[in-house]
Amino acid sequence: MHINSKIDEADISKAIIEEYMKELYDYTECDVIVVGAGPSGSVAAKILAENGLKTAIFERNIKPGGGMYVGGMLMNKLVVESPAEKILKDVGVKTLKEYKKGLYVCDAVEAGIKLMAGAIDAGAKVFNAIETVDVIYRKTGICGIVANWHAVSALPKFITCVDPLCFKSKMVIDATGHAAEVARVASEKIGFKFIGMEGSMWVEEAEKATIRHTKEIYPGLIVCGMAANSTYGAPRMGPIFGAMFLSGQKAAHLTLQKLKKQKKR
Ligand code: 48H
Repeated sequence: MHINSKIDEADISKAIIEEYMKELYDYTECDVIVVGAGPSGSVAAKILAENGLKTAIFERNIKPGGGMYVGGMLMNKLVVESPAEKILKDVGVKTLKEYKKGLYVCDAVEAGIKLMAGAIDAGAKVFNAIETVDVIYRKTGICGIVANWHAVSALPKFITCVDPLCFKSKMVIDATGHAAEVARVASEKIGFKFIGMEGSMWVEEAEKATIRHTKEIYPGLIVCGMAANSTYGAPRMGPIFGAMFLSGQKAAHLTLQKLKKQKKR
């Protein structure tokens, strides 16, 4: 095997800078922005991209996946209930098995990676290490996000403020998990009802509530996954992920319906 030994250091930098900036520039305007690359956000992004929408995921962590890799108490098994296992089958999760009637378990790392790969293969673009810090707002509703390198939030306070950049979209999906960060900042600044903390554990009710509360809470902004529970103060469910997947699915379908209606007008 002959490895290419004629490599110019500057070319490596040029390839990274040129290709990254082209993409970031391109996604300053898109159809949908999903904030958070956890289970609900990855499922939503996959469906949106499959339906031809220009979809960006902004994830502040370096590694996408959210709470998916850690199972319960760091034991990396992922549990889902029927019919959510179909979403895992659809992305080819091979370790999936029925543990009890209607209750499935699989390798959490395999599930997380394959769901993310499913979204990327469908055409969604992931921008990792970027944090959403605010929304763009008009009288008609929310029309994008305000974002910054996540590393900026770790800078000491005496360093000069680093202004963020703006990314416009027809819809924003808050899939930021327990903290519901997009809904939180929007509700504080715009002023709409937001509880901001999930309730104590009650699995059956929590799973139903996640899906029930997946909705457009303000024009242009949909909450899904744990962010939906926190927004409405619904109970938590611990390490079971069926409702997270189905909530991501519902958020995508609500977005598709809304954008279809807007197109008809
Ligand atoms: C960019 C951000 C920002 C920001 C956060 O926590 P997640 O896995 O979210 P869900 O709702 O898809 O899944 C929740 C599930 O993992 C869970 O925690 C469950 C089921 N808990 C039950 C219980 O009882 O405890 O992923 C959210 C993602 C993460 O990757 C964050 O890093 C990211 O969003 N994120 N990205 N800008 N401001 N805030």
